Amino acid sequence: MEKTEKIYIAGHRGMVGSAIKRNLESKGYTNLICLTHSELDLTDQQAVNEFFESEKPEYVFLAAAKVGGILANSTYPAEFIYDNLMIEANIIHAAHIYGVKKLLFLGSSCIYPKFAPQPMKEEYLLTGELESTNEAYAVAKIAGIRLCKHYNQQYGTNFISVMPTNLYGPNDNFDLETSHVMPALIRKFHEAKINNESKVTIWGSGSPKREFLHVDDMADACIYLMENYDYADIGEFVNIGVGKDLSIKELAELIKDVVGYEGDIVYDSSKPDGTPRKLLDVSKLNGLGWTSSIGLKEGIKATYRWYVGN
Ligand code: GFB
Repeated sequence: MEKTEKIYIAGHRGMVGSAIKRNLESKGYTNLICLTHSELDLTDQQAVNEFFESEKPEYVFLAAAKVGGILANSTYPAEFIYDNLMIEANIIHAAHIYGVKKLLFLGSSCIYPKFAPQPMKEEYLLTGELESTNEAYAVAKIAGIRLCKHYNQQYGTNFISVMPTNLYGPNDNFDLETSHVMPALIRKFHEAKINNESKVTIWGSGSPKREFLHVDDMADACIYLMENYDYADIGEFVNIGVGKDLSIKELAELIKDVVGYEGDIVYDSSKPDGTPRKLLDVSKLNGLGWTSSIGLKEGIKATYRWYVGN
């Protein structure tokens, strides 16, 4: 990727796309194309084709997606599967038709079977039943990986895929109904602190384990792979994570400490736990020469500062 080549970031206003944009700009990439949803509806095939035909991007970061936490995924499964399938299919197909040199597709660690052995290696894909709370999203993301693979196989394209673990950081969604656990807990503890509330309610049992990667690390890994590796080197996809997890209970204690809240934590067992554990095996990524650098507590502190400031 040359600094002046044309790079399209799909989803540049989202948490991941905005982090990729910041990172590319800081590295001196000058020819970035970013369009808002009202300028280009990525579920509209004709509009996507017209955009690729007129702009002819040379590189594509496919970070546009309909995303959400456990409740949003289980409440709106039709939207999660339809929007994500359409966005991926339209962009990947147009990237092939209009000769994109390399594309990076972002998947998710929920593509793995619910009871996959831990930590989860890339080869565990499609070896068992998916977790029901996010099956629609997972099926769409699996389709995206296979779109890239089969276009590479049939057309000789260079479309690579990455599977990030649970991400957090600036520009995350902090809505309590639709967000992921990290932004939800930052907001809950902050509001409980400023309103002097005696308790904060955590969904589920607190026992599920999750791995968290700061989005600036995620962006750094994506750009590192785009700059240095092709599909022929990476294969079908590579996990992106830190290789360490913790329970939701431990996460809640950590966020409570960072925010400086002194009340109690209670658990609402009427809310779903989701998959019991979701830890990525990152040895393939480490072998490609990349490791995460932002520690969890440091990342939470930075995200909390961002939340309070925004
Ligand atoms: O982050 P999260 O919504 O999604 O929830 P998943 C992780 C865990 O945190 C679950 C618990 O066990 C939740 O019950 N939790 C506790 C909370 N309190 C809260 C809260 O206030 N809000 C939320 N949201 N959770 C998602 C998938 O799964 O992970 C997506 O639904 C995607 O498809 C994403 O793959 C990375 O980690 O369970």
